[in-house]
Amino acid sequence: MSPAELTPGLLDALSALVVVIDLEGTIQLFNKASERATGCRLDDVRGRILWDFIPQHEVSRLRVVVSRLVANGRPVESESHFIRKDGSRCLVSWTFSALPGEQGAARWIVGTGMEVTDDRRLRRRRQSSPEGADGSVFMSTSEIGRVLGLSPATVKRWANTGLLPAARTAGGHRRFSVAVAERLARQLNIVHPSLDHWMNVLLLPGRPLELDAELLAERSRRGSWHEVADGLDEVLLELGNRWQAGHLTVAEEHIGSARLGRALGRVCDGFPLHAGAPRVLLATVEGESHTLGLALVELCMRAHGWQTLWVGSDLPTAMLVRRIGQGDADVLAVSASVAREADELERAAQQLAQACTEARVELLVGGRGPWADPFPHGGRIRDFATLEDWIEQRERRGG
Ligand code: B12
Repeated sequence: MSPAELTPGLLDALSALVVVIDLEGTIQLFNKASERATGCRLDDVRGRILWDFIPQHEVSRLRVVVSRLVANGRPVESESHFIRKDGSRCLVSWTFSALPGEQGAARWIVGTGMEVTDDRRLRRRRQSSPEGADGSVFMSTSEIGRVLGLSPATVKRWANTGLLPAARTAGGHRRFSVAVAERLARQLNIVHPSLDHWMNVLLLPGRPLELDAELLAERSRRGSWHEVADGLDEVLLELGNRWQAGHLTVAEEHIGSARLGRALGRVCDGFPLHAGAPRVLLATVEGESHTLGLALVELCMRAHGWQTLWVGSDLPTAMLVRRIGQGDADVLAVSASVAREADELERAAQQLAQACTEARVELLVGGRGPWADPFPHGGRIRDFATLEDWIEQRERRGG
């Protein structure tokens, strides 16, 4: 199905905003409700990139949301501002869904939105926020940290010293206004390299150390390796999107991901090992050849001085079970990508969990694969900030 096949009359009768974009974000369709909310006519926006109408600091979050949708096909929700024709901003609560092209894979993205600017202003006034009614929304500690490239601990420290004014929710959690984040980002002159830049570095032939240098620079910009890992997840989604959109060849996708895997290995090998730190076996489930999630897990663990043993992909589950029985590991970390099926993961999880219980090894699974949810056999971790919390908790428990 293509955007032209959607019934324009019907879309224009809706009170919801409907925007259809292609995988690069080029606007194909913009219904009347969108025109009313933004003051932009279809002719003003058609053929332009949606991200041009979104405040710069919100673009990468929205792109990640859309990439996740393309990766797993499930509708996703997100809020973002839209810059109106007169330069003012409206806040829109979006649901993005994928529309398949002829091959059946996601080809178009349909955003259905409701303008929530006024609701938000009212709610904010009730919260008596530290920022006035400037149209901004609130972010959590981890969200503002991601935008500014600061670890949550630094955000909290800056909030305590008053450098970053924060409101508190009823539950005592800090909330920061986007306007504050924008101001501080300008003051600190924080510029994150664009995804285009990452693609160039990944595909630059013959100069592997430039990639290592970029990883180290990213570490100093973001302040921690787990935040680098979360950022690289976004880079990989972009690699996949560019391949899917025909901008990269299959060979380039392989070259870029292989170069990243090797660079991550080199960085990991530079970390000292801590005596007595946990020993971790790192493996993908049988049949899984996406190993980069696991490489990022290794990066986060090695940065803590943990001792990792890379089993990698292609080891049959039965052999991994035997290896666990050797009793020289404390943790087994297993990765599965979105390409896996739920029943194969459940079978592997049961076998691995039994071996882990017998050998007193802690089982940790991750990746976007359809692991049982909740996961009854051990820990299930979805992002690297949570992995970092898990690592720190385990270190506090000792061993
Ligand atoms: C890089 C890549 C490859 C590389 C992999 C190189 C390598 N050494 O890993 C190459 C080119 C080899 C490849 C091959 C294939 N790929 Co591929 N690939 C990708 C790509 C671009 C990125 C995947 C990736 O590494 N993601 C990053 C990791 C870091 O993400 P994650 O696994 O979801 O895990 C997340 C976390 O949970 C955490 N994590 C991961 N593991 C663990 C473990 C623990 C313990 C913890 C705590 C956390 C954790 O890390 C991630 C960050 O959040 C995606 C694009 C996309 N949109 O995802 C396609 C994609 C995953 N590939 C796809 C496919 C189909 C394939 C192939 C089957 C293609 C083919 N026809 O040959 C093959 C073979 C795969 C196989 N047998 O398993 C599809 C899957 C579609 C589907 N729904 O089934 C995708 C989505 C592309 C697409 N849009 O079609 N691929």
